[in-house]
Amino acid sequence: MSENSFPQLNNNNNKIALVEGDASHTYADVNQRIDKFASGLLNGKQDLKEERIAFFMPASLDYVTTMHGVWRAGGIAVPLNVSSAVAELDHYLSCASVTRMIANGKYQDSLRELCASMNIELLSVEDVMAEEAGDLPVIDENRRGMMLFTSGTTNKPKGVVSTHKTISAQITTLVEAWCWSEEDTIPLFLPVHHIHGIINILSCGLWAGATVHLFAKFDIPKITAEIAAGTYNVFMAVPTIYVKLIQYFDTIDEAEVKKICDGFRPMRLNISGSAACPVKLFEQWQGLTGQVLLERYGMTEIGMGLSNPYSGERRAGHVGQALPGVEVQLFDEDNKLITEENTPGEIRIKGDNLFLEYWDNEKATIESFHDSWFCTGDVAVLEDGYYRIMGRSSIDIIKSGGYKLSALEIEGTLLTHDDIAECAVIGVEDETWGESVMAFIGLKPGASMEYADLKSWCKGKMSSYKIPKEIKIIDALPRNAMGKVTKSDLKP
Ligand code: MLC
Ligand code: AMP
Repeated sequence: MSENSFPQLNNNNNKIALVEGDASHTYADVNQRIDKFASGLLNGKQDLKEERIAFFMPASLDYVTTMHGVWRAGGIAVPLNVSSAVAELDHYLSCASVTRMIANGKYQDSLRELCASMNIELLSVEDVMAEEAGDLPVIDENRRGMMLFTSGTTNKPKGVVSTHKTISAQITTLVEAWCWSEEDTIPLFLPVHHIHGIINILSCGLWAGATVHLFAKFDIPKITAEIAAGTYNVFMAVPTIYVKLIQYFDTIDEAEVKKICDGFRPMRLNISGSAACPVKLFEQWQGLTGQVLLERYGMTEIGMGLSNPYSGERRAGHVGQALPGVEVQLFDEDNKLITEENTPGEIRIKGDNLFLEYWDNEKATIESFHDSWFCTGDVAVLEDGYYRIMGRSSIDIIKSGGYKLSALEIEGTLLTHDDIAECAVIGVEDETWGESVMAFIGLKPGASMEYADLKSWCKGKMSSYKIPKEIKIIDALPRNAMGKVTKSDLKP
């Protein structure tokens, strides 16, 4: 193994690190596999020198091998969303100037044409794996290690670049605050192209020497069977998952529901985050399982910033206090620090947990900082020692089922439809998704449109979760005197 101090696997050799289906893998096995993979990636070179290597796979042993292999060989890991549409992949791959793509089986088949057209070498994990592990470079912690794509107030998603130091800081603050240990066993069913799955679950678990059960998707029957069997002591999810579990309980018999709730009851920790957890959901979950959800707040650019306490009051509708090593302050619209409670302001963050830059986008990087504070765009208020998130400063960002969506990106695609003259996309409150995507559409003269037709047209042009759940055909969008669309007038 290399001697780096950046996001490594625990060296608790005989402990089970990963469980995937019927297969279990010890830390020693996983570590060895990663070293061979890293050696194969290097293929005689000393250091990948921040080569961008993309990978397209769900949570799996191969995913962990690739992520850590790229890190150990000195590359930048670019994990991609396996449900991306081709047009989205094209943007990610060209933005990051990816040179090699790792994917297996059916995922490889779906990428062949695109990679060939972009001159990207498409390889399976086995193609790369060296027979023996060779020498690996020593990587400075300030070097870039990972790029995740995030939607924002611009048309196209930006690549958020973290250094190894960033990633380590994001992990260690949570290991400390949430008391991770090698006694923990956690399921991972969230997508692994976002920090919730990558950092909070997978990397914290593997840092602490815990066991992580890998699921390629949120497979309710399989996951709840393990919960009923008492397999897990920690559970982390977005609010929509808790809603979906409660909806699932309505479809199975009472004895089954009891077994599952009895499986949650003794867990040491249930966490909700990535979107607001409604007070009603917090209370429902406590009523069903006895678990007092720990809600926390984070963002791709910062990892986690705020968390309710592990020990002490977990307050419904609130996200707690700053995590260890993270500085959090609220600022008003004149950039003045807010010093008193009960006054809303923008959340700004400082700390080793912060990302380095938006890839190849110096302008956006500079604009996202003010006086070296990172400006999150989220508005909060401090109430009796606990932060409460009040919303976002931009109406163009939608949080649906934990995914951050850009209204402008969706509008940009809809506008390429031959019959659409103008459109405006907003998020509307939704019990399952938190917010759901709604599109107001003005048609070209003589055109007509059915929702089902638009939905099929969108497939392949955007990930399915971005497709509007509802459309409204209108004569003209509301605009102000300057001609700018006044989206707030569209909110129901
Ligand atoms: C799925 N669908 C969604 C959706 N997820 N629609 C809107 N919003 C979503 N989030 C739609 C699909 O398009 C499909 O539509 C139908 O639901 C069934 O798809 P599925 O894939 O079978 O759904 P399911 O497995 O139930 O997915 C729901 C989910 C998933 C909640 C498991 O959305 C999810 O994993 N969300 C978590 C995202 C996440 O990890 N965010 C963290 C970002 S990091 P149709 O019409 O085709 O049937 C971050 C920082 C932080 O935010 O603080 O953590
Ligand atoms: P992402 O860019 O996908 O990492 O999403 C980050 C955004 O998710 C934040 O800027 C917030 O708007 C939102 N978010 C994360 N956690 C919470 C929470 N507990 N409550 C409300 N919003 C949250």
